[in-house]
Amino acid sequence: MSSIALGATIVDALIGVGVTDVVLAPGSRSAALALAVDRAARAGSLRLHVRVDERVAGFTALGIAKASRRAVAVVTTSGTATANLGPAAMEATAAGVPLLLITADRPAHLVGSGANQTGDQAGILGPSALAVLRIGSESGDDNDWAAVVQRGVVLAEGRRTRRAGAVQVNVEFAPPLVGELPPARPRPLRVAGSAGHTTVDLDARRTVVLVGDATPEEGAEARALAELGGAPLLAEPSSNARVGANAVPDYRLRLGALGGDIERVVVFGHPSLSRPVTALLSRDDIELVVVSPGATWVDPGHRAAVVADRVLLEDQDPEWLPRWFEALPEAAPPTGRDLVTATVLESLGPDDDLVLGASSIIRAADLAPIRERAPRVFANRGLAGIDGTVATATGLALATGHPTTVLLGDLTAQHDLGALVRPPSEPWPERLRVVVVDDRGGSIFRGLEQGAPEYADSFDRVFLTPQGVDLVAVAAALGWRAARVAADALADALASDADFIVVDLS
Ligand SMILES: Cc1ncc(C[n+]2csc(CCOP(=O)(O)OP(=O)(O)O)c2C)c(N)n1
Ligand SMILES: [Mg+2]
Repeated sequence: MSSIALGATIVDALIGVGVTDVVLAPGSRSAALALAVDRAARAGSLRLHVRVDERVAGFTALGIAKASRRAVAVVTTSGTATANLGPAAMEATAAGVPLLLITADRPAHLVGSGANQTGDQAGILGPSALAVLRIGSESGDDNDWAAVVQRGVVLAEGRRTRRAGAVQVNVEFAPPLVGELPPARPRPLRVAGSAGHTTVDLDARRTVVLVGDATPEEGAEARALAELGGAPLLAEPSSNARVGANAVPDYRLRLGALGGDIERVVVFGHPSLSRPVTALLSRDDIELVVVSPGATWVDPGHRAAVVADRVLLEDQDPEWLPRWFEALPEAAPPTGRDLVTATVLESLGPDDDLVLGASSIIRAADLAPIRERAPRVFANRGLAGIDGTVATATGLALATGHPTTVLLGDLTAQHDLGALVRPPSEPWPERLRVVVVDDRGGSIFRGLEQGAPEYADSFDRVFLTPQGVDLVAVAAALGWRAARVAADALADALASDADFIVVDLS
């Protein structure tokens, strides 16, 4: 996409989220922004103020924002111009005045090359910026750019954090820097402030409630919304909403056939498990409503139209929900990892906690049958690492006192061997049990692009990486009651006193 499109989109995004005033200091790198903001001012969509000195521009914006309590945008070119925003940014963040500092920049690969007016300017405001966001004409599209700018405005205004201040949006413009402006486009984003715990009412258009990784409280809220409104509940394993009559166990497999009929998605938590869901969150033709209890919100496809603390959903067409439960062609009984997951889930009830490792195991759990007596489920889905899973579970179990089961892959277990050491004379969870799915390496990669036959020569060494660690021997040496079993013997092992079970899937 082009620099002129980027400039036009930034201005559309500012208007769409409620910005009324822009202060511009002239320059070349920021030319597309200057042209777009001038057009918007002529159309009466914005008020434009032009100042030569960026320090003066910053403080002028500060004055407007002090009076209006709405974010005022300041646009500068690259280089020392950006550092001149420092004093106004310091004052804005100290005094809680919302400023969006839009600093034009060169493409990142020119930093350090000696290219004219090119320094390392993203983050130049240091602690005076509440956040530093980055976009560029060579990466992403107009939806991505608009979403980043609008997130910047919401952060600067402290609309959800109640902490207003300066936010920098550093924008890399690649040549050509000017061109014909694309038509202005409305980009409304409604972000409810969290302070008043605002509730947003949603009409009856065909809705699914999608729940990613979430706390038990959020999961319960999502479940209640789906059940009260009669909407399908598409719930990931650590959503704590994979329960009840509206939860669709195999939703991931049904999105292909039914996805086209979805008109709205209400998202809770942090979905991260499957490509069909990522595709759904990136669609232009659905209304995306994000429910978030926190300061920020999840919107990986950059399509959110509404962000709210709570929503109420009008009754859905009664024929919508049953369509998600129509019989699929007879599925074979579960084997391998699916059997392990189903067996572990069946052995647990509402008094238990389950910690799921990353990789294929949590995806298997995403297709497991829905059970009315479900455990609380936790997973490190913030960044989906395979590190620290057992240690996380020990911390969780120490804090809750609940019987806790960890279900994880062999590499994930091996990554966290240190957590199997029980420090002498330290408190240790009374009922902690580890179940390792041993399929000899990172099987998830078999189903990804690198699993294709053309990479077969490199696959085992640089992706699968089987470690050949005898996990039962290691755990036993560290004092665990360890056993190795086949998948069909897991139910018995779970009923025994073993607290470290390796399920052999080789
Ligand atoms: C800390 C960290 N390093 C690397 C990765 C990349 N990674 C994702 S899955 C995976 C393999 C996991 O293997 P295993 O635990 O055996 O699970 P499986 O894929 O066999 O189900 C790796 C290395 C990651 N997510 N986190
Ligand atoms: Mg494995």
